[in-house]
Amino acid sequence: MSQRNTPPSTSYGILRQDQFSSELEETAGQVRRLGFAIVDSGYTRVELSEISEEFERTRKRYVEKWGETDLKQANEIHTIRAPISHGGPAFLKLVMNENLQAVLKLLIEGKYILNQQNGIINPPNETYNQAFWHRDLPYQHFVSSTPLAINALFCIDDFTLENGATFVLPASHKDKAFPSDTYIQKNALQVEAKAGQYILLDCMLFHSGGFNRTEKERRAVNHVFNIPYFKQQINLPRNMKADGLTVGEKEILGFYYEEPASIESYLKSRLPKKD
Ligand SMILES: O=C(O)CCC(=O)C(=O)O
Repeated sequence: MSQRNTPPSTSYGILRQDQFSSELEETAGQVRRLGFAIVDSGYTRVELSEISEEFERTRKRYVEKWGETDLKQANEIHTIRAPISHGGPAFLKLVMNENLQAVLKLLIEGKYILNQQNGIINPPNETYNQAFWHRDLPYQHFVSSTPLAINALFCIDDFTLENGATFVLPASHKDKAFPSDTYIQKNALQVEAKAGQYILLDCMLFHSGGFNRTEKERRAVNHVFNIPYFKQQINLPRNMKADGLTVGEKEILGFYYEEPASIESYLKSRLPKKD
C-alpha cells in the first residue's frame, strides 16, 4: 500500500499563520478549521472501567423505569437521556473533565452551558437513532464565525471502522447546505478513537453514527455544550439536586440560565451567586 509523504515544513508567501503553544490549543484550532478533533480525558484504566460499569447500572435502571416496550416504540431504546440527572457521579465527572473544559473555553467565546448529555448505544448489526446525517443544532442552515455549540462524544468503548466509528464531513460547518450524495460518498471520513477519548465536533458539522458490523455494542456518552441562549434538551436544574455542586458546576449545568418566570426572579438572578 502506498504511504503518505511527510508534509513539507517550509512555505512561502505567507503573512499569517496560526501559532499554538499547547496540544489543547492545537485541538481547538483543528475543531475551528475541520470541525472535529480528539481530546484525551486522561482517565486511568480503573476510572474507565468504573465509568463503563456506571453506564450499565444507569442503563438498567433507566430501562426498568421507562419500560423497554415504550422506549422501543419511541425509538429511544439505544439512548439514555440526561444520565447526569439520575446516574452516578461518573456522569458529572465526564462533563467537568479538565481537558475537555480547557478546550471548550478555547472554542466557545464567553459563557456556555451543558445543553444535553445522553448515553448512546450503537447496537451490533442493527441501525440506531444516530445513524443518520445530522447537525447537533438540527434544522439549522447558517454559518457562524465562531462555534456556538460543541459536541463532546465520550467513547466508553474504542471507536473502530468495524464498530461504526462516527462519520464526519470535514469542514461542513462552514457551509449552510448539506452537500450532494456524491460529495458525501467521496468526502466522508470515519473518526477512530480510543476508549477514554472525546470526539469533539463543531455542532454545525454534519456527522452520523456508522453501522456496527461487530458482535459487540459500541457505547458512548454525548455532551452538547452551547452558549446559554439555547434552551436545554431537558431542563437539568429542575431535574437535579444542587446540593454539593460548586458555583462553577452549577453554572455549566445551566442553574443560572433558566428563563426567569417573573420580573422578581429576573431581578433575583442579577444578585451575586453564593455556594
Ligand atoms: O454514535 C455516534 O457515532 C454519533 C453520535 C451522534 O451523532 C451525536 O451525538 O449527535
